[in-house]
Amino acid sequence: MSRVISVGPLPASRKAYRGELRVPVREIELTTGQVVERYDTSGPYTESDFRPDLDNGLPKIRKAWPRNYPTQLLAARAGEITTEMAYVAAREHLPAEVVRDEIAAGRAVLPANVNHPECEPMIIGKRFLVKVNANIGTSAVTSSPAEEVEKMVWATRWGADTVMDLSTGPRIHETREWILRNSPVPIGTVPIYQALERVNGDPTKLSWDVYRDVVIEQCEQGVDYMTVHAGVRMAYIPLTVGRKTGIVSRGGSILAAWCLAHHRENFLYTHFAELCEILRDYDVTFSLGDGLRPGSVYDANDDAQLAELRTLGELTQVAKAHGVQTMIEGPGHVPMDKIAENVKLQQEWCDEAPFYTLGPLATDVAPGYDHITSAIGAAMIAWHGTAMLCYVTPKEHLGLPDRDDVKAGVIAYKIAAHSADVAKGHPGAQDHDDQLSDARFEFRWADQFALALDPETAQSYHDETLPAAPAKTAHFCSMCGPKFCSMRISHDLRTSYADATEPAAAPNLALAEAGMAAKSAEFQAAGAKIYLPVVEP
Ligand code: IRN
Ligand code: FE2
Repeated sequence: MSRVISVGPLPASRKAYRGELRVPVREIELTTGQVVERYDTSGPYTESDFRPDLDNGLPKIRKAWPRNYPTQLLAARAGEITTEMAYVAAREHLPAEVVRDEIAAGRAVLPANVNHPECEPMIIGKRFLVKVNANIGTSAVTSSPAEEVEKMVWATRWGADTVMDLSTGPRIHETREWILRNSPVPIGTVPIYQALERVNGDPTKLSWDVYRDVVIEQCEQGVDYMTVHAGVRMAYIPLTVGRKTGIVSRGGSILAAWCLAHHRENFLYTHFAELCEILRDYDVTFSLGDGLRPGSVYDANDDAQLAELRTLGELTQVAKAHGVQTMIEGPGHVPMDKIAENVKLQQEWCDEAPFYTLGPLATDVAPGYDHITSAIGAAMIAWHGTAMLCYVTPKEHLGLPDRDDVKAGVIAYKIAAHSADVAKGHPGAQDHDDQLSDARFEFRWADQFALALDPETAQSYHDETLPAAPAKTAHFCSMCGPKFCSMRISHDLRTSYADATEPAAAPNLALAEAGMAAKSAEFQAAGAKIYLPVVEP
């Protein structure tokens, strides 16, 4: 069994912990001597000397933290700022009162099962940074528990804020145990998948009793949030008949099959109050599933989808009355012009509970590139107020994602989430862009790489053509070459402005010309070897 786990700091970075609560940050040291700080999801794995011990798991940081109320929601309503709330406030650079009030109002959730003490608390809500979830998990035909732990570590290394273990197949319990004990981020699951395994894959054999036992087992293990497709009511199933792509949710289709076979109302709907009581005991957060989400842009915002969403609103009230934290899952496949309406209706009908969407894919035409089709929709929906984005990998619709797909998916979604943070004016979000732009304009290549969401890819693309050390300070790259670099020409123009006596004087072209000639001479003098393949010793 492979036990290779990705450890160690990212380029030019070091792990640091702030304050008594030891809130994690990533420090990036720039070549200017400036040190910038980033939100860090990667857990101890990015410490410089961390040695993972998969059998014993991560340190149990929350073990000694007090629990005066069953859930974060009940604590917040009572006016208490829990240790978890203080921790996320420090992480997000916001007052702890804001965290508490957003949770109390049900506008944010802090998924942290009492049995997941290894978890570094985080918050999901529209007032906070947009979060990204990465799905992993074994299937009947591929991968082992240790490989899934590596995928979890790998996803969080690139910025996944939560991970969902969607394992099916024979080793579900064991895989989840490994993931939970080694995960610094909240873990989500879809319990109906394991329930289906219990009844040997026959959805008609499912029952509330089977499901309840699975939920309790997962609560005991420490799962932080659970997708529950309780809104797939029997009466809505006929609404999917005229669809182009029917029911595309795995959980949704399992429950629809059960409802039709028994001609009964969904047992998750009829037993919802009991389910609330179980989740409350462990402070597990509901992620009310969108079992009837559209699976094509043609089906977007149709009656089936919206009927389910109204029911999710009704269930949100029930969950909240039980003191259980709740977020709402959303689509799917939605064309750009129908995205805003999704957020508007969800916020209206579900009492502003955090929205958690799967993309959406803005178009159906690019299998193999659905991390891109969906990141376009994800950026838009996050800008409108979605709190967490469930990533989609390039393998979506085609196969189980491997490690490279996981990274491609996480990076695509970090781009979407961050773009929304910038557009929403989240405090400090644009600092990252500004730091990178400064590095780019000042030809601090090493800093540009270090500040990139994916430093390794940025550097390797650059080095494909200009691998030599002098190229790391050169005032151009191979895209334009020395003569056509717009940034360098602007620098020279700036110099010429500064040299002119009148501040508003027209560009001194003679000076600029001289400056360019001087730069050109500099490169010539350096042997202009920079374009030749250089063999490093
Ligand atoms: C997120 C929003 N809508 C769906 N999701 C995720 O999709 C959900 O949390 C789970 O990780 C995944 C598969 O869900 P279905 O297909 O069982 O609904
Ligand atoms: Fe799809």
